[in-house]
Amino acid sequence: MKHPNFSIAPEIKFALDLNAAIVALESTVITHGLPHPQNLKLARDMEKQVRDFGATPATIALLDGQIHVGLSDAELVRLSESESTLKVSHRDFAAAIVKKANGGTTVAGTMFAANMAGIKVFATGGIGGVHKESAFDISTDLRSLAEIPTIVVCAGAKAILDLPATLEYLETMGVPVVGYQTDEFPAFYSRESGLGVSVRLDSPKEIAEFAKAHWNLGMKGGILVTNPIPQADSIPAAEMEPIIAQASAEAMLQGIHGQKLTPFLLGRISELTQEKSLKANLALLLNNARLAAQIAVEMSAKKKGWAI
Ligand code: PSU
Ligand code: MN
Repeated sequence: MKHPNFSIAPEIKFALDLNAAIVALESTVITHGLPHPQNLKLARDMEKQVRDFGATPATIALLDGQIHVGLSDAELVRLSESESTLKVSHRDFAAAIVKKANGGTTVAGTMFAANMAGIKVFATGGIGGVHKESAFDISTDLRSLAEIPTIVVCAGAKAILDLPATLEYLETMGVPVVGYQTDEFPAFYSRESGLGVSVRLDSPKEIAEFAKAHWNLGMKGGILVTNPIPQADSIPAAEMEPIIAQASAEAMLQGIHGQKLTPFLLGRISELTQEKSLKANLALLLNNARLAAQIAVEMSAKKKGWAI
């Protein structure tokens, strides 16, 4: 793919030409989701995890208004330290380009750029969804899942969200919600939510076969793979509920909404849990990078016979 606004790293170009396993990684988690220096460590650890499981990591972000697919270590450092970064979803790309800005791509933004570059598998922490604070605050992550054919590996939707409403939206839009080794939709910090998934699949191979079947039918949208946080790092839902309620009430009192809401809630919850939630967030991100790499490896082995 050649496009004047895209810079594809040489390593990613090489892997694309070989049809080798590649995992896209988002960068809003680096620019807006985690504090410095944990954000840089996490970005490096995610890339290492992907490599250790046999795939090439492609962190996606904007630097000086250019959309980068695959970052060098120096670029990761720059992004993690950059103070005035944009949070880039669909509607923000052109703004970032025109202003030559640095930016972290959200789940929606990363799906868009990964798909343009020809990358099918993507790992994040938790997708955005329908917010509790306002019925009209629906993350564009959901619309992107409906429209962009990418596998998104996450630990469920962030627990700060209205999870039943988020699942209803995904059902309406025809997005499969896969539970990896679980029948229950995971709730980010917690393994349990009391809500179901549309299908349970128990191995990366099965997930690759599922994706092949879905897209070979001519389905156009994404596939959400939910991977519960490892037991040892999880926080029971009952413990998180009052903390999320408090952070949520504070956001409303302070009039925080729109793009700022998710970073505010994640930061405040981390303070209220003495960083226990931050530790959980880091653990689930690495767990997702691992599963995404395994799925990408299975998919590259099956490249023949794919409709897309
Ligand atoms: N996962 C994390 N931390 C994050 C995010 C995901 O562990 O910060 C980001 C993703 O980039 C996601 C965004 O797209 O939060 C959702 O923001 P919003 O609710 O404003 O759409
Ligand atoms: Mn929102």
